[in-house]
Amino acid sequence: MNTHFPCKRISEDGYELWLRYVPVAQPALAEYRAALTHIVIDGVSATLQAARDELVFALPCLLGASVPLADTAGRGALVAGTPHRSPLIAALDLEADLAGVGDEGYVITAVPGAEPNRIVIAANTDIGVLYGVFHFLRHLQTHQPLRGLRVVSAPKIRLRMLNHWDNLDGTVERGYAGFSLWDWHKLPDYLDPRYTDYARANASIGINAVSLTNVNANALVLTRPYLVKAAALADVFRPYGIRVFLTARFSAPIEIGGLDTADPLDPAVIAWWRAKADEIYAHIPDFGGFLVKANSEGQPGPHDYGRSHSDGANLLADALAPHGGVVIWRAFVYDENVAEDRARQAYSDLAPQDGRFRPNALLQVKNGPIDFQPREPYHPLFGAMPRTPLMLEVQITQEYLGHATHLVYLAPLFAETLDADTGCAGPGSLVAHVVDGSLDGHALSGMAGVSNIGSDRNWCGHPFAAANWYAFGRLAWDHRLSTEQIADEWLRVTFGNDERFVEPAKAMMILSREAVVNYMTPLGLHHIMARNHHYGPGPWVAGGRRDWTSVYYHQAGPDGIGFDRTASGSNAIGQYCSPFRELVADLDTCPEEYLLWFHRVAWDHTMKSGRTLWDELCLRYQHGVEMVREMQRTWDALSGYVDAARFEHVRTLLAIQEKEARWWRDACLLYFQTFSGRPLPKGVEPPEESLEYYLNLTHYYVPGIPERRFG
Ligand code: GCW
Repeated sequence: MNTHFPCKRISEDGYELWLRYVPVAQPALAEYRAALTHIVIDGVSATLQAARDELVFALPCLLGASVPLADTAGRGALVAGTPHRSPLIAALDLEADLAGVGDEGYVITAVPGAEPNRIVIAANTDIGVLYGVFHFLRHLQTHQPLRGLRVVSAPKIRLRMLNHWDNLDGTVERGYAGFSLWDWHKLPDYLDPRYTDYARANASIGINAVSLTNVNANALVLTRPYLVKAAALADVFRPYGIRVFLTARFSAPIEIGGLDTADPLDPAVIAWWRAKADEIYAHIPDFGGFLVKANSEGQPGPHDYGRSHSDGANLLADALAPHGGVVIWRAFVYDENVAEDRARQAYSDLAPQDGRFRPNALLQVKNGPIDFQPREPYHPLFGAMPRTPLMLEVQITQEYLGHATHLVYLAPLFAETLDADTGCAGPGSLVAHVVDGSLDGHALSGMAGVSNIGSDRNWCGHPFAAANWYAFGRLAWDHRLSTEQIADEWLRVTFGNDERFVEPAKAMMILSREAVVNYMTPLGLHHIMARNHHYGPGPWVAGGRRDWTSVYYHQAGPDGIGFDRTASGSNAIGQYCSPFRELVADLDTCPEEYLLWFHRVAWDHTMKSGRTLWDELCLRYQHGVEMVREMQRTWDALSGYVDAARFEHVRTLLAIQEKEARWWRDACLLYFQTFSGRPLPKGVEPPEESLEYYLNLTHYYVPGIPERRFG
């Protein structure tokens, strides 16, 4: 165990995340003290040791009493383990429960008859025990009773994965929380204790896979010196059940292999990747596999040789297969030289390849068809490729949602996609069921989140941004958890259990996603941010690569605004199944949150409110600003429940958010007004500056952009 967190803290700095073990209050404390007097964990393994360490560290902090390890279970024993290693657990009648929790799930139960109740954390595997321990600690952190305790839990999705977009030079693409956690320069010799705390945090929410490097990949990571470094990280993560993946640059055989082609069908290329995979597994025996971005935004790929994405994916899948590895191939593919609507391109290319991928290949699909916007309809590939395991990719880092200064709780965004009914295999064909493999009978399944973690002391920059890391892990474990429940848990373990704090703070979190949609991209607008760094509004962005401009997406003109994706336009709507297709195709039934995504609409079109589109748009922007002000008022009233350091940090960031919400509102409305030619309706505050002013704002050195740049 590393240095860890002290029980007594000088000031709260967010480092502990949700593993913040502060003294439990009465009446829960009395029950816990009586029931938890010693810990018994039989068996020897690095993972069981991690479970022991966590309990031995946490329980005294929580209970204010020593809770030692013991060899035998007396009154008040907390017994954790597997039936294979622990005679105590084997003696209990848990077979039926354990049969249902697989190789990562667990059972936590108060054993009736033992006085006071004996608590048992049982699993089929050591990692299941560790997951159970973290669940149990959360139970205590949230002051829930032990009496009658009974939890049976198993993950619905197999690969629960963070995708880091970390570069070997220490920068993080779209990273707003400092630099990369991975100190490549000092690895493998210096193992920063943060690596262990990172692994603990991930394990505590069930994350079991991480890809270490940017999908805009550097082939160097596949060379021996970097494999040795990656192996050192894998060694730290292994006890916590986390497997390491690397991003594979498709042209690596040329760049580091000395070949003159990377053609996936070339025998020398095939041999090179096989040898490379063998070499990686010699360093990292449980290596997870490759994550690949190919033929997208300038990355090399199989198209360079006239081959298909499945040819490319299968090349790597075959190299990994002898070792049990998988290839995760990204479906985020589009080409500036293709005239087709960008929203359609991934589907057009990939859907016909359904059934052509190897069994150890997964296709990783972003939640929506463009790019992690504040709101997008679900990606039409979900439902279109039943013979291919589709992973869901969401973005935890807030590239398009205010970076690390805006408080935006993302669980509602993630859940909106997971809960969407594609209808493709009849009613109830939810994206969640495509992703967890249950709809199409896939054993391989996965969900990936683009990490928001960096070297900032509090890990994610904004104190509330950690909630999004947490929510990602919890939803990947169980997509049926409600966004409210996740927010509730996170607030309690991060700040405290006082209901007078939890309830309003939760309401603020839930509100925050809709707020950002309103002040950035209401009514289905999308991709209208500033160029390159994506910081602030840029609806006027035009010129250069068309699919990286804003005017391409909003299409505003004197007659109206919006992208016509109906049959009379790009017909992206045709890629969806019924009944969603018909629902959004009809201007009268299209939900207004997707209106300008799917339709080009006249400025004086009558909205459900009875207002014109123009007035509605203006009022939505205004409402977004007001929602942030409501968040500020909520937070200000909570000062008595939060330590001064974190309270002030959040308060200041909310002030930035309010300022930037006004910036978005004013810049967008002034710009769109040049087309609508209409006045701002009553209730909308007059813009503070001229359009000229906003157009000329230039920002240098915005975080999150490596030197090599994309739109
Ligand atoms: O949204 C875009 C980002 C790029 C990113 C790309 C992707 C890693 O602006 O920075 O590149 O998505 O997902 O590949």
